[in-house]
Amino acid sequence: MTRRFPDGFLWGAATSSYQIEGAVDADGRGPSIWDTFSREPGAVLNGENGDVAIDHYHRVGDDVKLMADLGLNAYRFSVAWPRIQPTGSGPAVQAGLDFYQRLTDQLLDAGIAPALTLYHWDLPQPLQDAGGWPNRDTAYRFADYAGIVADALGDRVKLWITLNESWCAAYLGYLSGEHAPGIQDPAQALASVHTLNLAHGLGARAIRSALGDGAQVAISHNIQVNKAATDAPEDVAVKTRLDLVNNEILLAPQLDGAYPEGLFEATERFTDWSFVRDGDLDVIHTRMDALGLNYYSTGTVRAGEDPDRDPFQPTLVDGVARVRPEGEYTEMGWLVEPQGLTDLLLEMHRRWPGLPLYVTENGAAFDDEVAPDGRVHDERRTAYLHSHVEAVGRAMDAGANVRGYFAWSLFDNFEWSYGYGKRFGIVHVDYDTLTRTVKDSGHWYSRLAGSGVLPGVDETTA
Ligand code: GBH
Repeated sequence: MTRRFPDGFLWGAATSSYQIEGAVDADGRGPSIWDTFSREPGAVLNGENGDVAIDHYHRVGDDVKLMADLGLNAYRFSVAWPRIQPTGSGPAVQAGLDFYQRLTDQLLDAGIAPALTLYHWDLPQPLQDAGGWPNRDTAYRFADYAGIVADALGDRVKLWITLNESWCAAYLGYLSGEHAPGIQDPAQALASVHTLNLAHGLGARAIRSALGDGAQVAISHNIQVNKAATDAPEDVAVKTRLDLVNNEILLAPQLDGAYPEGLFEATERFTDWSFVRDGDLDVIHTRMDALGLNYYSTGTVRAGEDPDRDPFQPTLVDGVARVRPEGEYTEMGWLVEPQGLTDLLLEMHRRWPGLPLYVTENGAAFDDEVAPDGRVHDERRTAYLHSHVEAVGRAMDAGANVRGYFAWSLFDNFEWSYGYGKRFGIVHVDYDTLTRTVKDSGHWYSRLAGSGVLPGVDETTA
């Protein structure tokens, strides 16, 4: 059966500033928490950092040309806050805005719709020095920054994403410590969630007041998709508890205007939630025009103790054991489970019928090399993308209002605490020469983007 997607469906690829730009000292950029964190011994594999990354800052013209050659009609990128406000507050640096104005002009000239993420984890270091995301003031700083960027780019950008994966910003940054700023403190993590929720609401209002209804305001979440290992009540209860602290803590206030029932009790041993003030929920519940979903995998959980769990990894929920079902796993150790994406999209559709949905990230890390024939034969990635795009199609068949899909990532890039060791790109990057080579999966995706028809997995010729 031929699977055809609607006209106007966005076929894009995604990146983020710290992962690709490099040029960390250029044109007045200030330090971010990732510049600091990546220098801490043991924080990033092999001590790598984003100082050069893939040098996108200096190669932006060629990179946009490559996207145009691939026939993408959308590109999701993030703005580096420290390029716009080096200390996280105060006047904007014009050179920083110029860079993103040039980028978006070039995209529009090439017929590529920009999808702009305001925050993909590169918090200005001075804001962390003042307390970071646990500090409520950071939300107000974010709103000022959002307003500046909206004023500068609002004539060019229609799709605005306030935050990328606040789950990661809060829980990897302040709970597990795997990400910058590397803190392990449940109380700070939960306070961060609230500040991030508030930042989203204030940021959404700042964008709306600058741009009116012409702007589409969204957020990108990495909803944790978990299945209970069995129907036993204790296994189901574990899944429900995880959903509460991972997903509902973000979705319910943002889309329904209240923190979910049971959340305060579930977390009261860590915090009393006194940081929630009158009026906050109204702000957090600001109208959203679309929801972005980043999907990689589905977990399976049961009640019990996890023998593999690192005892030093803080967690909000005790008594959770992770099950690793048979199946295909990527280089990240994540199970390939496309049905989880269908289920996620349909669940969002069931709860907020008609809400426009975007898959703002989806992809897989595999070990790729340039073959002697000069190509990168990443057939496992092509198969991954194929099965997940098909999963999106199934959700649309069942009524989900999906408007676009963004492959993660356009390029191999700095994969956070894994450094350059994990390759997610549909375009290969040689880290010695920084040469870009479109992988077979990129050629395959180009066919899809050009036709709106899902190609077979073997249709990878240029
Ligand atoms: C995204 O985060 C980021 O937005 C992006 O910057 C990053 O490069 C990309 O993904 C690839 O990592 O252990 O099986 O339970 C992904 C966040 C959170 C997704 C943890 C997988 C656990 C899967 N990830 N999640 S599992």
